[in-house]
Amino acid sequence: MGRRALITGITGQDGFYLAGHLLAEGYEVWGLVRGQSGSRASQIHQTVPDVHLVSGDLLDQGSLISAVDRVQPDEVYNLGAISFVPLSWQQAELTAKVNGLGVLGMLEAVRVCGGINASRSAPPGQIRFYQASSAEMFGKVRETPQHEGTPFHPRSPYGVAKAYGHFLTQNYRESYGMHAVSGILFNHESPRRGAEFVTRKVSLAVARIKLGLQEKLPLGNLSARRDWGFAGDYVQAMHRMVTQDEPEDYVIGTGVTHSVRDLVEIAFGAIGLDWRDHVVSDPAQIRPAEVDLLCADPAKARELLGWKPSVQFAGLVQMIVESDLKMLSGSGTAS
Ligand code: NAP
Ligand code: G4F
Repeated sequence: MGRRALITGITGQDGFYLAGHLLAEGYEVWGLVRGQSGSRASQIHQTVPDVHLVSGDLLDQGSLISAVDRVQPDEVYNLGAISFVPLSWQQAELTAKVNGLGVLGMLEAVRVCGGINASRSAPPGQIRFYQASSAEMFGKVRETPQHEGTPFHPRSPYGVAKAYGHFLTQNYRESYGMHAVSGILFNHESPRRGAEFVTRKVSLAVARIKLGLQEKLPLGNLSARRDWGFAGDYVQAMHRMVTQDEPEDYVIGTGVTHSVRDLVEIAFGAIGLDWRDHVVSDPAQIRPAEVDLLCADPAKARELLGWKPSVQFAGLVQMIVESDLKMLSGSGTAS
């Protein structure tokens, strides 16, 4: 019998890649979907037809217990969140509830449905739990590169809520012997990245400019540096963490940092244009508090999980620009 996984955030970028990865590994995959309209369900069935769906919302504890009880998963991946950092200033309370208390809701659902282990050694049948923690927790970084022991100094309500979820996952592991792990993931992108994030905002604009549909690209802080990788690589790391004998937290990133300026240079360069002719400053995109520099030290993941990224930054930018060009010129599927 194959193993069974339940994924929250199945409609998101990582949910798509993780579902595909687990299906290819022979898993029965279930996704939690919220809302009463069938639009999210039909979207999933078009993109990953073999996924089963169960309804629930991270804001509704009862629905999470019902979902875990119904699916009886071997592994739970909590990817659901408000993931766009600027939104977390506008809707700080909602962000705290979904990204913070939502983790509590999932941990409780797993605990009451079979995550506890009194003997402290993972027995067969114990539900394993993955929490989508974030490099945004490092915030105003205390050291570079950032590793599992680097102290947190979150700079956004998003980062603060993620830190709560991170510590709570650790606490449930220590309190109840749960096989609960957090992946501290650095930025990861793909053609399925939301259009509001800087990589997709740039790749879509570059494609539109190439096709004569747009002239200028308004952006905020070009000096911010991120460690950008490919989402398809990062979901493999999530799976490896959950299937380790020992539940531990891992930093996942490439170890290479680039600025937003590097991003636009490569993206415009891919179509033979100079970014300086198109990028304009947009003060509205400047954040109340910025994370200036993120750069991962993924040594632990490399050593214990045997994980390393397969896509480098320039290849990643090329991938999403090409995908958006294809999509907008009508020869690709919408992502
Ligand atoms: P994403 O594309 O924005 O997807 C977010 C998912 O969360 C969507 O499926 C959304 O469902 C779901 N969601 C939002 N509110 C919910 C609620 N109240 N109840 C249930 N589900 C809810 O995010 P992603 O890029 O795949 O990221 C996955 C996770 O990793 C997130 O937790 C994010 O914070 C974290 N993370 C991401 C990165 C990155 O670079 N991508 C890095 C570090 C950590 P709807 O379709 O219903 O809105
Ligand atoms: O693409 P971003 O919006 O991603 P950000 O804020 O780093 O967050 C992402 O990565 C986190 C992990 O490190 C995740 F936890 C989180 O869920 C999300 O996936 O912004 C990247 C950088 C920022 O410094 C921002 O100020 O790009 C800068 N930027 C400059 N102009 C812009 C823009 N960002 C956006 N979204 N839009 C702009 O016009």
